[in-house]
Amino acid sequence: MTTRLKIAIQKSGRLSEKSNDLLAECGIRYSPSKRSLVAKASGFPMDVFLLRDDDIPQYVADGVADLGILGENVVAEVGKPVSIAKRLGFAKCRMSLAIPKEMEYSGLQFFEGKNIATSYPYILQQHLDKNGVNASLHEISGSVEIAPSIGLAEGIFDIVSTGGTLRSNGLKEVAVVMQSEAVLIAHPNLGAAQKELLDELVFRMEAVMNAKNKKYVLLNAPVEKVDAIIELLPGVKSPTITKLAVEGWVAMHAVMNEAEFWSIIRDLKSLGATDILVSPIDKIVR
Ligand code: PRT
Ligand code: ZN
Repeated sequence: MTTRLKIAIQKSGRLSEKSNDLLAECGIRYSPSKRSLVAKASGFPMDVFLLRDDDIPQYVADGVADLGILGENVVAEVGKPVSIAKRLGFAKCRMSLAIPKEMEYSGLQFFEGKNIATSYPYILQQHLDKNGVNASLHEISGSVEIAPSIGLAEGIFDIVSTGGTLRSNGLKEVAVVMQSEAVLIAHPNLGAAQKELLDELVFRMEAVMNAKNKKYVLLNAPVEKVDAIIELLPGVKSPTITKLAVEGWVAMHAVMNEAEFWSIIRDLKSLGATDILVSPIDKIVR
């Protein structure tokens, strides 16, 4: 029997679409069915489990699934023995303490003897212990940000992304406890065959991630400006240069970040570059 990798991803929520997209860009497709929580993938020997994110660490720790994709914050909170195989760069957020905006904040000691509402008691308790602060934690599963206004707690500990939710609830962020992003986790003792498939999956994910926000830029330039243009091209070891049929002109090809492109476009033009084409890149294998 050929080995198959079992991966657990979030069924529906903030991570599901990006997790799906990442697998699809790695050539792995599946169609979830309403009746079953497992879907057989094509393009890779893989079965996809669709779960609540909080359940993923347990499945992976027990070896029911070999891999999982979820937020680092949940991995840290649940505390199951799993290893992080790859940081995936999406669903970035931070876990922060916040208090009503009119309160004065002097440091973590502010929380001494106070009540803090959170859905992440484990991460918070560890942070308070490390800093010698005693506080009472109130575990609630949702709408943590309303706790101070209803008198349940003096502060909260929650996920923050833009900070808009805190602001609209009259709160201010006073301390960042951890940064988080989506991660690929793995069972700590994968078999050799599974390990080989994991390496192949990580290889594909890296090729996809290397290409994120990268553009392939083609331009025509007068031959005497080539050196000056090379100076401008960021992080390029040796751009490809080909002769054009027209005497004294070359075509140059390079890979760069979108932001870098916008920052040099005016200079490229003033050096005489013309017919500048910019196209997306799907994968970069280094
Ligand atoms: O149903 P299931 O249990 O699977 O999902 P869930 O409801 O537990 O999680 P979900 O889908 O809301 O989030 C999944 C993961 O996304 C989290 O564990 C984080 O790793 C990550 N993530 C990234 C976020 C955010 N950004 C985020 N902004 N999770 C939640 N939020 C919340 C935050 O709590 C705040 O209340 O979004 C609100 C808006 O944030 P601001 O600061 O942009 O206003
Ligand atoms: Zn959850």
